[in-house]
Amino acid sequence: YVLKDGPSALDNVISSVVRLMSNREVRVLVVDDMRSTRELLARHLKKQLFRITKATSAEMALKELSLRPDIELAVVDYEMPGMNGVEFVRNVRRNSAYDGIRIIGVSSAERSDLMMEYLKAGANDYVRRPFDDEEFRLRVAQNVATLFHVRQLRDKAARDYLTGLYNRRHFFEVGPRLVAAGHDPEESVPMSMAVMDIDNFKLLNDTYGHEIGDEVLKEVSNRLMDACGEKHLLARLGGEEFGVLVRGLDPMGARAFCEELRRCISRESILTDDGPLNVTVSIGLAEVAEMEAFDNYLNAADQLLYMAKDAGRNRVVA
Ligand code: GH3
Ligand code: MG
Ligand code: MG
Ligand code: MG
Repeated sequence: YVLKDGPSALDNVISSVVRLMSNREVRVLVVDDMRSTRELLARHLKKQLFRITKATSAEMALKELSLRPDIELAVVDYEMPGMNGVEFVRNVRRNSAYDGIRIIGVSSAERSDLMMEYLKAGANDYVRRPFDDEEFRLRVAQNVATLFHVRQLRDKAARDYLTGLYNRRHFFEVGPRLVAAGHDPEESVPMSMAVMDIDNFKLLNDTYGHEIGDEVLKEVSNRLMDACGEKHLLARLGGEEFGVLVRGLDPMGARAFCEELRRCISRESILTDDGPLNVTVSIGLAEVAEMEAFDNYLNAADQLLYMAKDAGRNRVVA
């Protein structure tokens, strides 16, 4: 958005941020030992439609951060009994789990040198006291806009442009973590690795052209997305090949699920600009049993996929 001069500048910024964020609310942590200031800040933030968590000390604020991973912005006072605002910022920045959080430091009126201290400690911004309502809201809006843009870029980097599915990079970033978490003895989750490949796709491209091939890829992706939902990690690994980390199903269940995936492609022909086309996929499915490198599961599934192709395609081999 563009910042314009004139009385509407603030409203423009705020409304554009609210518009950008409308699909996900942001939680802001307000840290101040003085009740009046805390409430004042909270009121301003509520006007900007944020969710608020309040803390009366830096120590309490750190606890809130560890309990509430949805906190994305913190506004912190300087002078508080116990840990002060700058020390709080330093503490937060030491913990890489809070990487994404933005912090606005609030200075005390007498100490103009605090600006520098805040920034050195890792704050993103600061406001001087006694603060100006408009300045405060603008700084908050700017910081939230940055949060949003970072989130948007992250999402773009994780997805494949043609199909909108997660890409290989995301699959390899998140997959190993899910596998490790699934091996946690406390709450072990059965998992399987499926690799899927469209059958005779080269022939389809050669016959109907690359654009029709793209249409088919998109429709196959949509069907897989619908079938996998949020539960299973689905990605386009490259070309016409997809990976699915199947979660929460035993080997039998995973196999049945892969049959479902296979059928959701073959059951109905895909409507393209060149008419309906019958498309099938082959799937290799390997159990994620021992604690092995993520690559090994993929290789195992890949070999089974090879067998599915060899055995005539349009089938699942586990
Ligand atoms: P098989 O059943 O053994 O998998 O045969 P296949 O023809 O599907 O396998 P092959 O690996 O020989 O061909 C894959 C084809 O996928 C070749 C390539 O042109 C095509 N392809 C890869 N990425 C894209 C894409 O983004 N769009 C389109 N239209 N085609 C793609
Ligand atoms: Mg104070
Ligand atoms: Mg293929
Ligand atoms: Mg292939």
